[in-house]
Order: sequence, then C-alpha cells, then structure tokens
Amino acid sequence: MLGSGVRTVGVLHAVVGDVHGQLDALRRLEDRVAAHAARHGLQPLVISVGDLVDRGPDSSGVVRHVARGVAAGTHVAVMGNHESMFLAVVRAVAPDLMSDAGDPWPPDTPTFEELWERKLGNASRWLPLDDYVRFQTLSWLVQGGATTLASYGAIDVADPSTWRVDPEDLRFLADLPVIWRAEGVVVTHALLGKEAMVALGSEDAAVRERAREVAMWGRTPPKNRMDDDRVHVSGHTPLSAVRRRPQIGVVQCDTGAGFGRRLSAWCVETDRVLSVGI
Ligand SMILES: [Mn+2]
Repeated sequence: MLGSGVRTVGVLHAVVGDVHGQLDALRRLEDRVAAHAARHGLQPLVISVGDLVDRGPDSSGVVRHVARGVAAGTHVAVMGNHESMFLAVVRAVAPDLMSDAGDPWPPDTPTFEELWERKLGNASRWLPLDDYVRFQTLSWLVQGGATTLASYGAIDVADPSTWRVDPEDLRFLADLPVIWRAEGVVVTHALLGKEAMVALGSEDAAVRERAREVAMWGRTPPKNRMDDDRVHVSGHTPLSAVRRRPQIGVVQCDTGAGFGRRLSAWCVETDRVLSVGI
C-alpha cells in the first residue's frame, strides 16, 4: 500500500485491569479510551491483564466481547489465574465440555491430577484425589466461579452435568498467552521478576511451568526492572488506584472491579489513567 496515501496511525496502548465479569463497565471504559485516543490522533488497542471472568455478573459477555475484539485486532488479552482455574475445573469435573471444544489446554499447565500426584501442598498430601478435585472446584466456585457458570446458563452450579460453556470460549481462553509485549510495554496478569520472565522461554518444561504460575499468581514486587526497555503492566492485586512504581518500571492497574469498585486503564503513550465506577 506504499504510495497510496494511507497514513500509518500510531497506537495508544490502553492496559485494562481485572474486568471480572463487569461488561458494562468495560464498555464504558472503552468509550473513554476511544475518546482519549482520538484526541491524541491515535488508534486504541485495549489490552486486558486477564481475569476477565468470575465475581461480576457477565463473565460470558466479557469473554465474547474480548474474543471478538482479539479476532478484529482491537483487543489483546493475557491469561489470569481465574481463566486458569476455570479451565482446570472444567477439565476435571465437566470433561465433556472440554472434549466438545476439542480438548483445548494451555501449554505447560498441570491438571489437578498431576498436581495431586506431586503431593506438594497440604491439600494434596491429606486428601484423596476425589476430595482434592472437589476442594479445588469449590475454591474456584466461591472465588466467583459460580457467577461465571450462571452467566453461561448453568442450571445448577453444584452439578457439573448441568454446566454449559461455549466451546469457542474454552478454546479462546486456553489460547491466551501469559505474557504480551509491544514497544514500550510488557503485560502479564501478576507481578514477576526478570528471572521468571526469562524462565518463561526456558528449554526446561518444569521451569516454564513454574514461571507461568508466577506470571499468573505472583504478588511480590520485583527488586529490579523486569525489562529495561518496557514498562511492565499487571493486575491481580486490587488497589485503591492505579499504582505507578517508576523505580522498578511497574504499573499495577487492578482497581477492584471484581469487588464492585472501579475498572481502570493505564495508557502507555500518554501516561494517563482512565477509570470508571462499577
Ligand atoms: Mn488475579
């Protein structure tokens, strides 16, 4: 298209915190992002830090909306610990839903059975496998999984045989990367240091698996910058406002949408925070 007179429009990267099923707030925030981008002559790209699902009223709507955006090139998302729990529970207790979707499964991700066999935590040491799976399932249900299943039309969330989840949504969630990079920005769900970031690309599957877990669950701020050339943006830990930590090159943008507080975005190119109430 060179010489056709088409001008390249710069991109405004807007990194949105944990949405947790708050579709209405996400749409209102995206309107704010679009207006802000237009004022700067930029094209918005909405980047989700993950935890699209659980807690809020319309997880299925959020997944559909973001999946459509990813397909259209207007959105990007990385995987959060809630997507990971959702997939693991469905695989363990509603395997027919997974097989209907072609058995999607993220790379370097242990199943509950594999975790149980390793006997690493108290729950797997003390409980028989069935109880261990029940324990993991219940802990997801009480952390907002029940509202996710309700949004997909489960008849009884306590009875996995009545669950339903769109197969394309399971494939979309299993396909989410745990890290996403562009010029000036690197996004993961949780906090991780440079060692874990490097470990994500390790030759050793066990090392990659451990690094993925940190990328989705980590809460310890790294001592040094994870990436010298990029700001590292994450969510996962709800804060009262978007927090910039310039000394370590980190921005944290989960402002508690899942707990009925606010949904916020940090815009990379303008260092601007946009935020809407739930
Ligand atoms: Mn999280």
